Amino acid sequence: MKGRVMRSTGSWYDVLMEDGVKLRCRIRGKIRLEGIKETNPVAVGDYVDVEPESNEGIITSILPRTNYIVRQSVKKTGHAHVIAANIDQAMVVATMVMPRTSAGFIDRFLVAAESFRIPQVIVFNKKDLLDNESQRHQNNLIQIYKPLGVTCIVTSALENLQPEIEKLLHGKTTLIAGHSGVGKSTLINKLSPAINQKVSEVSDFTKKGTHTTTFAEMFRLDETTFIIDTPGIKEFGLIDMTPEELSDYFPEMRDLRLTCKFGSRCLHINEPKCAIKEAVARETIARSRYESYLSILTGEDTRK
Ligand SMILES: Nc1nc2c(ncn2[C@@H]2O[C@H](COP(=O)(O)OP(=O)(O)O)[C@@H](O)[C@H]2O)c(=O)[nH]1
Ligand SMILES: [Mg+2]
Ligand SMILES: [Zn+2]
Repeated sequence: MKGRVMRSTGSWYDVLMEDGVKLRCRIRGKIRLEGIKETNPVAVGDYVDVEPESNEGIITSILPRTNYIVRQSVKKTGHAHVIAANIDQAMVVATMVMPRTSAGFIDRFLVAAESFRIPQVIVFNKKDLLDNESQRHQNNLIQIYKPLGVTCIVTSALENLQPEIEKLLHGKTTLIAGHSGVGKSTLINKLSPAINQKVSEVSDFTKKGTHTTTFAEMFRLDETTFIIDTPGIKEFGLIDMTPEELSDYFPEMRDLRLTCKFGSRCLHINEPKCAIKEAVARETIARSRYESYLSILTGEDTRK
């Protein structure tokens, strides 16, 4: 029997079977996938073969993935933790206030998704809280991201759900990410009140040290529509990427980079006749995007 992994705790997996029944499953023996070193063999979103065993199940194999998104394992360096698999689009919920989502965070998310060829959406939430300054900042960001092919939606999860959001999600599997407190759970509950995700108090998410490790979880909105909530996941990993490759995942740099004097070997730091640096100087590439590029490249967060 075939099913799809909705939730994983590491040793147990909730699998939604083709007949609509949710089955608690375990893995038998070792399931190894080619190409990646990962700490968890089965991820949320995976399609799996299951052998039912009384009222539980055994996952016997994973069907080939169309894609997957990882984060670096905190336990084992060089290993990746697969957050989710078989994703149609990646949505980051961002807020300009309470809390402020940095451009660096958005860019890391977009680059990770782009490296897996997953289309991207930014939901700018809490529009009801914008003052003039944060409104201007948000408009600037939209002007940067829209031309890159990123779908941008402005909303308030406290108000009625925008049909635009439902339409965007319909028939797809969407990974939803964003800092704690931006309104992911509020939005998900609006999409389907039956999901009933816990919404944090406004005061909660500003407190430091309330770090609970939580797992990604997939919800079904209808037969063909799934959303994956990734609470507590701060950073998405970029594995198996050479420094020279990074600018390939910045759509505004992708073609231009080949016109650098050193062509595809240019890292766009301080090489002579670098087309990327020239474009930043001319402001045809946004400075914030270039700063994100450098920060990912060097592994240092140069901004705070
Ligand atoms: N003013 C305002 N508050 C919101 C909005 N969306 C969510 N919130 C509040 O922000 C807080 C955090 O929301 P939550 O959904 O738990 O965020 P999550 O950590 O991303 O899941 C809660 O108090 C929500 O009521 C919004 O659009 N406007
Ligand atoms: Mg939440
Ligand atoms: Zn260059």
